[in-house]
Amino acid sequence: MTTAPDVPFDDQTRPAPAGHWDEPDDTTGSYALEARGALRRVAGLSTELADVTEVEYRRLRLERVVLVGVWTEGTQADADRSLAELAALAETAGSQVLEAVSQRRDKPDAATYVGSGKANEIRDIVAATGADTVICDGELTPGQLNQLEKILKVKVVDRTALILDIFAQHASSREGKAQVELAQMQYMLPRLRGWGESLSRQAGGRVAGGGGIGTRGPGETKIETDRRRIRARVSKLRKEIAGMATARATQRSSRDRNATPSVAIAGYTNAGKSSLLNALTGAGVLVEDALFATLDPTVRRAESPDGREYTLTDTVGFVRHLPHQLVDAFRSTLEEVAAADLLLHVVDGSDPDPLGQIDAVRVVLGEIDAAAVPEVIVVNKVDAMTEDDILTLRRALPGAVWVSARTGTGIEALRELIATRLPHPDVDVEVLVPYDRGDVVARVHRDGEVLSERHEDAGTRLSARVDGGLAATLEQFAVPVA
Ligand SMILES: Nc1nc2c(ncn2[C@@H]2O[C@H](COP(=O)(O)OP(=O)(O)OP(=O)(O)O)[C@@H](O)[C@H]2O)c(=O)[nH]1
Ligand SMILES: [Mg+2]
Repeated sequence: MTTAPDVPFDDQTRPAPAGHWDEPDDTTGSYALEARGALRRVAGLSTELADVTEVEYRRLRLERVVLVGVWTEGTQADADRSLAELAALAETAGSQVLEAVSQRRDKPDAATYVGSGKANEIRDIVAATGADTVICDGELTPGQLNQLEKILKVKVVDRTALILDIFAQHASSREGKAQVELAQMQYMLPRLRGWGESLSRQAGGRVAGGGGIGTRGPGETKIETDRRRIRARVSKLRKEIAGMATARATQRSSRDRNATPSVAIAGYTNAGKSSLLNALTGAGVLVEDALFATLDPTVRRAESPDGREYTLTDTVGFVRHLPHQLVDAFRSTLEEVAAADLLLHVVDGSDPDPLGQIDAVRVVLGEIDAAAVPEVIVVNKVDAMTEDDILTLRRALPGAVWVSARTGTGIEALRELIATRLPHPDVDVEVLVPYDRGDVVARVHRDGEVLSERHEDAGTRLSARVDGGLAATLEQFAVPVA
């Protein structure tokens, strides 16, 4: 499968960036990076939402932001890390972080998230810094967002909206765009301004008197129209995504039939998953120091040192509290992970909290039914770790493999390990293959383990270990063990 990005819809009238757009199937990182740049520049122009124009969907144009965290449990260090991650997310979305404040509370304030005293302080910070947006480190209720905006007098968004916005900026394939839009619609649906209020008013006035019929027509509020249009769009998107997922499942099952083992690369965002795919296969996929650089799964063929073929799939990164709307919308792509024979769980060893990242990834793996896939922990970026960090982490992760996708350290050892962890063929066969069936010999080499090979008068004699499917095919060439 290739992931050459579509030319962005909005970009068709622009001059093509230097000689790249016309390449039909370019899988190099530089191409993807250039396309990403182009997408960034046009972000904010018309989107597919245009056909739901009435919807009060505010595209986030985050410029100068103040971050606000409410810290209910854990240590100060945890709270700081969480805000640092929020800052990285905000920067990835294209904004400039002016200030970050966090507050210790037993639980977020029901009305204003931070509490009204703190809200006033934040209003002063906003005024002093000239910020135009406040980003809260959590998922806020529609009511909390409204209340806070009233006090702060600038746009207030939450972490979920921020992550959705990054995904929207980074989506390039048709499937990725549809998935992100679906997630955005679902986030938006309960947040249509005033919708809760108007519905209950209507319910009091009409539904009580018999429901159904009277609820359409001149008395209908705009919000209800919007809501219906979004619902329609949601079900259209679901159908589209299901269609694209079917195509991929077909490809996957054809790989299954050929008994090609599959290895999925998963892990926290920015851990180096795409870099690792490149290091293992020379794939040249997009690597960027940005969160959620990869949204579309990329499948590459790889070969184990003993000559067996397998597929390696790079996938979308995970994050703490990955919005459930995204997990839902991306379920079909994440099936690549759940269907894999082996999972390379990549961890950024140079991150302040690698173990926390592992936990967060496992939560998402559980949500997509991938918890049972055999897993190898791959600690990446060892080149950026101190000896002390390595020693400490080694104790916590005794079974892990240690690599640097950047310098190549440990990559050979990882290749060896993958080979030993791939599902192993388990049927011993002894065959004599006529010389005009070179294809059969090649297949045994590719999909099985050749124990010995001898050229005889009648053909190639192979002693090999293969899986059941291939053993059945080879039956016709079977000979007694020499
Ligand atoms: N020092 C160091 N940096 C690395 C290594 N591997 C990757 N990086 C850097 O880490 C950043 C993220 O790398 P990617 O390969 O894009 O990470 P990813 O996990 O695919 O990220 P997403 O697709 O955004 O989730 C890039 O800036 C890489 O250059 C490594 O072994 N050492
Ligand atoms: Mg990536």
